[in-house]
Amino acid sequence: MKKTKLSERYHQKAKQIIPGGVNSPARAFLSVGGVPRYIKSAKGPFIKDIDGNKYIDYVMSWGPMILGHTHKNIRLAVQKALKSGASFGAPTVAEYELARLVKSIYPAMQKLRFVNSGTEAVMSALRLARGHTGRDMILKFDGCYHGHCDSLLVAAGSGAQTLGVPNSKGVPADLARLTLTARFNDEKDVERIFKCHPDSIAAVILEPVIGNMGLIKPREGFLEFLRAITRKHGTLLIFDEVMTGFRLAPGGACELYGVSPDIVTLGKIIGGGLPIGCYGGSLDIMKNVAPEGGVYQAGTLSGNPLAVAAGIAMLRTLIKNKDKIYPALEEKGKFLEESMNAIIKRRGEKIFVNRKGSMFTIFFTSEEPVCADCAKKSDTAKFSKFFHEMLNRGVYMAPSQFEANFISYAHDRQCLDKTVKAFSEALEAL
Ligand code: HOZ
Repeated sequence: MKKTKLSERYHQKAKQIIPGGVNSPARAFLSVGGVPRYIKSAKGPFIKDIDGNKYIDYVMSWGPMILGHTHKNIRLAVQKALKSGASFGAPTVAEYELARLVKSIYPAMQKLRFVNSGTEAVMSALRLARGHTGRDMILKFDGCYHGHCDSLLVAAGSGAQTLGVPNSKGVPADLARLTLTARFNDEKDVERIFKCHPDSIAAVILEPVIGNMGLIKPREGFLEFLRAITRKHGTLLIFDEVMTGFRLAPGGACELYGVSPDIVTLGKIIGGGLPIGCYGGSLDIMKNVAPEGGVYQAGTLSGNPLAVAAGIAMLRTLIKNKDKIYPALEEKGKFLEESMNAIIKRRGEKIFVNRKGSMFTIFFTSEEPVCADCAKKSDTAKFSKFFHEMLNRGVYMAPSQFEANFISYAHDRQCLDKTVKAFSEALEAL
């Protein structure tokens, strides 16, 4: 067992003044039990907590640390930017540079706007889709999580799913009524909904590869189907690539699957882990955004110089080394998947390792989950025990069955071997 005295002490104190002691429910360990680790520092593939424990990290700040924690290029860029000022509330050349970098990789974004988080990006994208089409309805997928904006806290994944509040209190019923939900990977369900509302849906939004219900992949042809049906009905297609952008490929799922949505949203990844997000689309759609058009959206910290500096360093490093980094991420993911599968097979366990590139989830079910209902069949009690067995062996995985794990470029063979050994021992101990 790891020492957790200090984390426990601070968690008790934090709970007195912060709801649940945490600033985001997904990190509260509620579904797995035990005390959330209070993190002191992180480097490469490792995090250290205030009790002195060191873990191989697969949360990686929920995705953005593709290069590993505290990467030198990003650290130096932020230090340099800070010397010139932390925030101006006025335009900078660096914002233009970052926009150019994102656009060079994401052709679907002919113009884009920086905001402060993935939630803000999605919230703004929805307003834009409604403003552009003059329609109010939104179609999302059961289990997809797009941040905590009102319209999308309906049948949501991530912490909302874990805590059993996929439909949050406080969301006006009149607004929730405008959010329709379909089963992921179910073309008939989507067709049925369009049949009922042929001319009223402003946008279909999805995580093209779901990370917030555990990892769920789109079936072959599903994204193409969505592209075609949205075009037919004059509905915009929004890819929420907050987790997958610059991770599955430089151009995320858009590049990997060759499907071009109308609007893309990105988050923490384009700031190397600092608070940032962006949404973008064609010139015709983006001309609606204020001050050019009538869809209002603003923010003092939007395009913050520190986040932008980190983002430029991150994207330049990724783009410059893409021929090395992306095949390596795939290799690392494949190694973990194959090694775990060999152990699962040998032991005859009902476990499914679902992986796409450097994202994966270990489901305690024998079949590949293809939708939220399938994912919910996983044995979450067993997952919780497994999670703690891994943690005790120094491997920090996402503290919920309904989240994805992330491998970074810094996870070397030694880390991966240790993870596989811990996995084998953890199953033995269950
Ligand atoms: N929504 C994030 C996971 N899908 C968790 C955010 C956090 O707790 O930091």
